[in-house]
Amino acid sequence: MNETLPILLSIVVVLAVIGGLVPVFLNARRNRQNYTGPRDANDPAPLDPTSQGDAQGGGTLVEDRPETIAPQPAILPEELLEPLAPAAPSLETPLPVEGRLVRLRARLSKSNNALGKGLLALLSRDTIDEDVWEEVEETLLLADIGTDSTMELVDTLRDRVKVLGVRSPEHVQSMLREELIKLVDPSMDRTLNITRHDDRPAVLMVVGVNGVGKTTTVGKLARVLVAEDKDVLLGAADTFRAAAAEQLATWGARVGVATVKSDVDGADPASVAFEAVKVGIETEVDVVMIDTAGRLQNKIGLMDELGKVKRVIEKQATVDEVLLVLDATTGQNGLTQAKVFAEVVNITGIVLTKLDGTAKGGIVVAIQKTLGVPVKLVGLGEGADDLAPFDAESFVDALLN
Ligand SMILES: Nc1nc2c(ncn2[C@@H]2O[C@H](COP(=O)(O)OP(=O)(O)OP(=O)(O)O)[C@@H](O)[C@H]2O)c(=O)[nH]1
Ligand SMILES: [Mg+2]
Repeated sequence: MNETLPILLSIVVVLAVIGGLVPVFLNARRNRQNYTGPRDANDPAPLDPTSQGDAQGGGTLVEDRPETIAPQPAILPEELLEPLAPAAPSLETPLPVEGRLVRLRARLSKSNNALGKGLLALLSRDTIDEDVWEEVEETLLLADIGTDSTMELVDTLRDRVKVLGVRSPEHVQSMLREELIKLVDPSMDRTLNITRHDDRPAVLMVVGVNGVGKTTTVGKLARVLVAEDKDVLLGAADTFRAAAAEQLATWGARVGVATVKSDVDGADPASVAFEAVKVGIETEVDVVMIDTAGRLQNKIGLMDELGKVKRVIEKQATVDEVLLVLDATTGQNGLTQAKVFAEVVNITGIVLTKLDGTAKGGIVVAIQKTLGVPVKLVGLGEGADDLAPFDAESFVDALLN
């Protein structure tokens, strides 16, 4: 009896210590989910759409839920904890990101028939005379590649054909491919700057004129990042349109990503952006993505406001990526927008949307030349996963398919 008493006492002490630690661990885990929402279909934390905005119009967390986890009994294996939580909403699983441009190439080649088929047909003629070169020129100009690049490409091709005495259509076509790839510039760095810093998340902002696809792009990108296992938080700094924040929050909720927004219409977008980044820092997410309101580049007040949003965020974090979203169907007009936005905020990448609905894919070349900033992503449809990382070779191949 004397020998068993110390052993029994030790067991009681061990059980008491474990009983104290498990609830602490559980609370830490749930706290994190409170902000970022569940990560996948197996993750049980439900999204609570109840928003609790403050009257000042600062941002609040949409999925902010009261702490409801009661102390748990000791020594419950982790796998048994899941059924204790309420049922999960059905979350969508985004399609893999790898090879999206290739998978979506049909969307491009369909709309870019004019460019790809036209060029290939022209260059397949038995004799390539001046008339053919002129038609090639016209086709490239129609595709919005821009005058300088068109001249450059046609001159180079014409010289190469002349010097090499090339006659085979296949050879001419492969030279066209090479020259187009050179124009689109495979050497540009197209990686998104979204790596978390030691003590704070990466911050990404999207900017652009009305209706180009900013909110859709943030939504699609959130899915891409969730698929890559990143913790993401959205900030609805479009306080201009009442429905804008809801639109963004809906995109996020589909993949379990929370949104910081204001309940007050017309709230200061800079303060919502600030709040989103603050919550992102506190909850240790990997990336905070800030959606902004569409604004015409000739409205000086609105452009100033955009500059302010960025500066206010920079009081507590760096803005690592500023994506300018451009609608490919607007062609050359996009260039004017690009120049003005670049003066107000430092653009680090272009997202070219609606490439599925235009034969003007050549705008990629013109924009990169004008801004010296790479196209990083392309939108190829309204579907949730119709966003692809841009890649020069796959793009040209899709054009010439
Ligand atoms: N076909 C096609 N449609 C797109 C693409 N990207 C966005 N859209 C559509 O464009 C429309 C406008 O998209 P939004 O994301 O609301 O645009 P926005 O820039 O946020 O608009 P504002 O906030 O009003 O300035 C929606 O109907 C989208 O579905 C794309 O790549 N292809
Ligand atoms: Mg929007």
